[in-house]
Amino acid sequence: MKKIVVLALMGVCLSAFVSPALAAYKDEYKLDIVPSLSTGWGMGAQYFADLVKERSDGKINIKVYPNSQLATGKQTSAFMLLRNGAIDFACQSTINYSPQIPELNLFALPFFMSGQPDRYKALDAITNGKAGELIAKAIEDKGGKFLCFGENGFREMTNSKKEIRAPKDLEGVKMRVVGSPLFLDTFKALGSNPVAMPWSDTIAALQQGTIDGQENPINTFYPLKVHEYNKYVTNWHYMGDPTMFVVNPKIWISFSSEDQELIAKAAKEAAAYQIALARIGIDENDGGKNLEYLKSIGKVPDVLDWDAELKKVGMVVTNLTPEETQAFVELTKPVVETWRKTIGEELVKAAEEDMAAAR
Ligand code: X2X
Repeated sequence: MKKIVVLALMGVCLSAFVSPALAAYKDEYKLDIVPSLSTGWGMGAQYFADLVKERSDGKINIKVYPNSQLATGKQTSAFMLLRNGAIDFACQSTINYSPQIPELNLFALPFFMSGQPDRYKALDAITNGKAGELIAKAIEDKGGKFLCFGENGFREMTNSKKEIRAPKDLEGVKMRVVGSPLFLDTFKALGSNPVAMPWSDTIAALQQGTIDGQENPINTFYPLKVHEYNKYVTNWHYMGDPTMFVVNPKIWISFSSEDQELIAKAAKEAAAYQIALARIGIDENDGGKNLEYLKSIGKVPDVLDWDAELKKVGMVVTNLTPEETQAFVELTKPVVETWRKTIGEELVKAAEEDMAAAR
């Protein structure tokens, strides 16, 4: 009996000395993404998994699960699953975590970034600035370990009915939007008829004609051949959607500090790849730097001019003039005013200062 007690005590003492870093690693870590692997978002997430596997000599095996499989399609509840450990890693859109982390609505404020002289500079100023720090903190406070921002992209809209040059053209067009309240507010303010729906149901709904259109970054909708159902695309860049590389905090502390460093570095590199993919052939002011970067990692994509590509596959491409854009800006101003409060004045002001400093 005494022996057993002594042995049990030894066990307790020993386990106290075994740091969590020495806990056994899982055979597979599940990483959640919303779209398919063929999108820039998916390619960036896969690159992250590949880098981690290679650099850890196969010890850390991250598997990317596309099409919101891990969240059974419920993309706007996926943060709960990351927090409770059903999902280990994610490369997620700020939009999908915004119902649980209201600060993330910042990026979806209509024309907040694209109202600046250079929308990509504005986005970078926020993600790399004081506002980005506040957002990272908000994510961590809610129970996600934040690694870095990547990019889904600036969102454009497509539909099957007509060319959209003015808000009145949206009348009677059934637009699919993400199930996040700010999107419903924005599209209602513009006089459209928005329908909230998971991305995983959207292509079938376009095909069946239960919706007429959708809004997403080109590099997210083109690989799914949205042009087969939607003839019209309007480039209005009304909001830019970063992705976030995040980890469940318990999983994070189970890694040794060397492995944490390896993972964080791989996430930064994968994010840089995802950002370059989201911008190449779209950002008219990039001075060739996205192509240069993609060449340097040996990953130049096929399409280097998106307007030309979309025309080639039969779309009518509409680029709004500043005056035309202004009509959309005016109608969505009340939405911005309302949502500033939900997001938090301190954060919105920090973002405005970050953008002003980068101009
Ligand atoms: O649902 C969408 O539109 C998508 C794929 O862009 C997001 O997950 C936010």
